[in-house]
Amino acid sequence: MSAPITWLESLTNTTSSGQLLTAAKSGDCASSSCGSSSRPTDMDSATWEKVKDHPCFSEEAHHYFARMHVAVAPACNIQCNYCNRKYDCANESRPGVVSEKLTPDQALRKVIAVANEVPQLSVLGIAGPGDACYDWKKTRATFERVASEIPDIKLCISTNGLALPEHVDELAEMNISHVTITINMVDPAVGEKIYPWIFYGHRRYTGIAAAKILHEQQMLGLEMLSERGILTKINSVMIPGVNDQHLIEVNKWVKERGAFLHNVMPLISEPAHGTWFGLAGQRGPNALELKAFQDRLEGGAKLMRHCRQCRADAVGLLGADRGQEFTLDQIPLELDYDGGKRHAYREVVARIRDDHSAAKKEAIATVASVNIPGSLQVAVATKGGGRINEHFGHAKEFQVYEASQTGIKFVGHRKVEPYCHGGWGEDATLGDIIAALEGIDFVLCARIGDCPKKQLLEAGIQATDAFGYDYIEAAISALYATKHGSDRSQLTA
Ligand code: CLF
Ligand code: SF4
Repeated sequence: MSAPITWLESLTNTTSSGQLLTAAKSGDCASSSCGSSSRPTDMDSATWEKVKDHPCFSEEAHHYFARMHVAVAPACNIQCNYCNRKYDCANESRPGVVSEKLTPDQALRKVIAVANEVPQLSVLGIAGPGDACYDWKKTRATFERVASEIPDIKLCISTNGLALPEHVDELAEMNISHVTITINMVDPAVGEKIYPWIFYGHRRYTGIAAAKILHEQQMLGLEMLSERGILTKINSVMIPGVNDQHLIEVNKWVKERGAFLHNVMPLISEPAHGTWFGLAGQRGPNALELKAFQDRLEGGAKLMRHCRQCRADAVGLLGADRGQEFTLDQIPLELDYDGGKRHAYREVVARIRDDHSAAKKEAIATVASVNIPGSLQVAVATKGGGRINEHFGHAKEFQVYEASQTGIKFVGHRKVEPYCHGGWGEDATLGDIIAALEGIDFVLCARIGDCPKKQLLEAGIQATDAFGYDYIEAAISALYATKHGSDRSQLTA
């Protein structure tokens, strides 16, 4: 058993002497998935079964499970002012961006290659690079081929909604369990500023007429999915001065129509992307503006805050794209599916999640017991598994948590260029990282050198590796209690 445990250990990021691996080896069921104690208390067990290994539909699941997209659907039936599918960059992460388009057969090869090598893989999504419902034949053929080879993979689709109603029954028949609709407006007067045209019923529409049809189709599609018990997530692009305040109304409408999650994402807009908004100088919201707006929406439709605005060919854990390892030229022409790694990983994760969940509950209780108002913003370097297990210099993003008397919650992420290049830190990069960490009180990571720690401190951000490899929430609760205690200097010493 020693060899498999070694690779599982690295994947699940437990320490070499961790209790959890002992439990995994012994097959002790005391804290296994049978108990499913990791289910949130505000979710029924049927819904939990649907989301517990979907990294987008469950924030908790995104620490453990990965999705992949196959870019089989290039055609689109609308134009969004934030989209230009011609622009590609392998390092670019935003919807509509893709390095190579695939046929359904090529997509199947790629899914098998990834499933054989990425044990965290749980979901296959089709998110374009155009519209998966409009380019339906290829979407359908891909899902059918993959489902017959890998029956336990979840199928997920993302659409602008215009062609959605005509495919809802097929989606249900094909067991497509999760659907995302991008809804940026419920008022065509707002929609007119986002969509210059749509193509519907063999005709092209512009202006208010286009936005009105799109809106009606989106609402109809959402209602039809809810009636059939298919989980829906609504993605909304927050465009300051265009639809930002209006998204409060969108949140109400989609909640009333049964949406499971509402994901408000920042507009990504640069002139180099060649989009209408990019060329017009339309800016996107910064991290603090996005968080403040999401906070205003609390109490409405449940929010997703961990979206990474994926490419249409993304592979891996959210925020850690491995797509470049699985380009077609690297995949053998003949390939059989081998589910060994995925199944072994799931067994170990079932145990780890329950342990993580217990640690999280204890941490939240600790935070709630500190009877002092105020919150702490903590940025965490992690490679997954719910632990602080990434070096400061290697981090490509920091996950941001907020601790307050109401608990500890994930509130977003900040993308950065890694500080460390070939073993040396880059001062210029550190300046950018400090800017990206605006508003953060603490940084938690597995290792950090004295030099970046000092410069972070000069910028008012305390950083420590004292909690390296601990569970994120356990470390944050210790910090929170100490912040309101007398001595926090020992944590950053
Ligand atoms: Fe892909 Fe979208 Fe399915 Fe997830 S992504 S089709 S629901 S499997 Fe996820 Fe990526 Fe955000 Fe989308 S992080 S952009 S929400
Ligand atoms: Fe681009 Fe998607 Fe909008 Fe089509 S629906 S224009 S692919 S962002």
